[in-house]
Amino acid sequence: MVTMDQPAELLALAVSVARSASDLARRMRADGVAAVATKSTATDVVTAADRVVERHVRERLHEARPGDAVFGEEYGGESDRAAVRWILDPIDGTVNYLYDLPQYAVSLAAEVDGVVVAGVVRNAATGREWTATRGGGAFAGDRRLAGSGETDLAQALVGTGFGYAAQRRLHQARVLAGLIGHIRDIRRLGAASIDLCLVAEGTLDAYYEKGLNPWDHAAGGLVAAEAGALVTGLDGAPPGPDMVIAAPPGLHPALHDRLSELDAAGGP
Ligand code: LIP
Repeated sequence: MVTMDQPAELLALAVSVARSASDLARRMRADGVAAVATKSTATDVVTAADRVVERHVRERLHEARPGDAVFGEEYGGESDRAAVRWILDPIDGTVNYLYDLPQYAVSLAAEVDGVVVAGVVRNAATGREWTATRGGGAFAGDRRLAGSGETDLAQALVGTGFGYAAQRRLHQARVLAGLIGHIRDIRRLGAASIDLCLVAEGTLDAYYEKGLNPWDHAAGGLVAAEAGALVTGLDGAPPGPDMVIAAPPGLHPALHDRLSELDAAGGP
């Protein structure tokens, strides 16, 4: 029996909603964007588009599935009880969006009974789109993704990011200083959801970051995992606010162990 909670059905809705949300974000970007508020620090900005896009997604999801919960970056909703919960970053890469750097995404994941089963990440500036269902693989458009075959850390192109608080950035910089001599190079692109999808397609060999929220990595983490990457925390922890690492099995141990030595999950 086909139920509307099946990953394929949830993904189809997520893709439809993410596309309309991306079009809205892009139109608002073209009309001009300014920060309207800040959150954790003076550089942790919110634009009107963040809020408008999240409301748009919530309206579309509620129309289609009124009994579902939505947990979004701008309006929360974590305490909602429902079999299906949507995890949403309306504009991941908000600072890129503010500066009109074309690396920002609508990230939308469907969680059933606490497990993410479907996800879409759509770069709203370029239209590049990545999707995955649990057990169904990861795709960029119609192309199935298999990640990087790199196994040598010294040859690895590694993505990362930095927090909004200066003290956390200083710790992250110290970690980077201990890592950068052991890898090919670093890329800081500014949107975790896209970074994770680039690992899925092998455009980055690996990615790590401390301080992510669930909406930053719920969809992109599934895409990376379904492309064969190991998506973990440090020292046995699941991916979460202390650390998210995404890397192919042949590379993950060396990156993980170096980050553990550097106390990458520690600090403020
Ligand atoms: C961003 C993340 C990015 C991180 C930024 C910021 P936001 O999310 O996607 O990886 O380095 O500091 O947290 O705030 O643009 O939704």
